[in-house]
Amino acid sequence: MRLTRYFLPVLKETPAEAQIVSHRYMLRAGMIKQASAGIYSWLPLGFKVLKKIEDIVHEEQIRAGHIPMLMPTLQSADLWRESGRYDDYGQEMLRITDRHGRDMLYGPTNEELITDIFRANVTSYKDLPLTLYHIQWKFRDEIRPRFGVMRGREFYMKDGYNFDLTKEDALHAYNRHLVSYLRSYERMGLQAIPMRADSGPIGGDDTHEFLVLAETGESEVFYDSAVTDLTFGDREIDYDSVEQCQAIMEEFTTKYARTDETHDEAAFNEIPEERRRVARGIEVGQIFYFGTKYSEAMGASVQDKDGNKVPVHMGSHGIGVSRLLGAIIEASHDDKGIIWPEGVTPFHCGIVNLKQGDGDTDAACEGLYAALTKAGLEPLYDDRNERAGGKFATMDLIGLPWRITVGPRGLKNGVVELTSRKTGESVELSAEDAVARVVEIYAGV
Ligand code: 5CA
Repeated sequence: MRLTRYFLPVLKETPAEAQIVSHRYMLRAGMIKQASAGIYSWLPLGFKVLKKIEDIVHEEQIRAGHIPMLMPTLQSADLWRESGRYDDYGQEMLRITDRHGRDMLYGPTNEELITDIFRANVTSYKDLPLTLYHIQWKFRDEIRPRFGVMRGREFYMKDGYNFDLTKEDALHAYNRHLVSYLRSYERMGLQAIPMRADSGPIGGDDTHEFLVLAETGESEVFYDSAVTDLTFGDREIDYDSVEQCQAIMEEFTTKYARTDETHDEAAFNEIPEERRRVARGIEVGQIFYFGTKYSEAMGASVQDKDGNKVPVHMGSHGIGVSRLLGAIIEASHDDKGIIWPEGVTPFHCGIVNLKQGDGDTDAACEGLYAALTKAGLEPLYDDRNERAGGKFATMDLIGLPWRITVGPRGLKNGVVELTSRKTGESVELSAEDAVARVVEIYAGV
């Protein structure tokens, strides 16, 4: 993409309404624009990162054997009356009446709708196990929407639902989700720690939230610092193996890590004092096992091997896709702007032309642009007639992990400069070597 042909409305001023750094940078980098309280338009740069995150979530869910689909945003109130949640959900639910006077709602989550799909189509244990998921907009009429996409009213969420014959099978589904979430967050450059939590209006006893540690997080968390040493890395995992998934679940959830809702002071005090941590975190996902709560209320049952009708065991599993943009920026930025992890960056590499209009530098930039594009990467070429300082400031603000700077002086010596956004370190290389280096970096992402 050439910047002169793109739509990147960066702001010079710091918007007064933004209280935390991720919100400030998302506004300043022209990623989002507020449409009304807690509701945002996703401008091209923000939309690009949103899609990158969505792609990672899809890939990891499909790898785990979960099946993508799409349900609507608007739902009928009748289904929610069946589960009993129409009245329970309270004012967070946006209720709508259509022209025929029928009660509708903008879905805050989809347990009812998916259970209705299941009961209409599945009758035998032979069709289990089954996990369906979608990535769709949700609406919760939060009393205090704040911090930009972090606590929106309209937000983008991945929600998955497992249907299993037994509790053991459903707990395997729970563990599969835990593993797939660990992989997803790590690919986004994040450490998200599973913590024992409270299930709230979703219900059930078994639930973990995934928290990214950040001072601006809305949740208070208590943990053993040893949990921060755990990483999933690039291990191979067989998602069908009950033992492998169980072992990883135990590895990541045995050490003390809880949100304030389930915090137990006595258990916390058993951790050696130097490892006790009280901090704040951003909740980027939550997994639940709630047994037969919805299947019993809504008549979702299957015939087991002996021909008996039994309600299925279920769980639901969410990732805050739009919130993740805020969480990633909170975890990765400096005073100049965002520092995107390579896995989610909107463009792979910036190209800065220090002397726009100079025949040689223009040609060198075009050559780099063509070579990176041919290698399957997306460069962002700042081809504006601006001074170097302004171009660097924009690149630093929007946070592309790599930048290639091209100027007449370097070209005389046959070199361009490759700079890491994260470390600020630069190396001088021939244009071909710079391209090869960037291609090599992304081959490992
Ligand atoms: N049905 C279950 C699992 S699919 C569910 O709704 N879980 S949840 O309530 O925990 O939401 C899943 C994730 O969505 C949360 O972990 C959080 O990351 C994100 N989320 C929840 N509310 C908001 C909000 N108001 N703004 C942005 N993201 C949100």
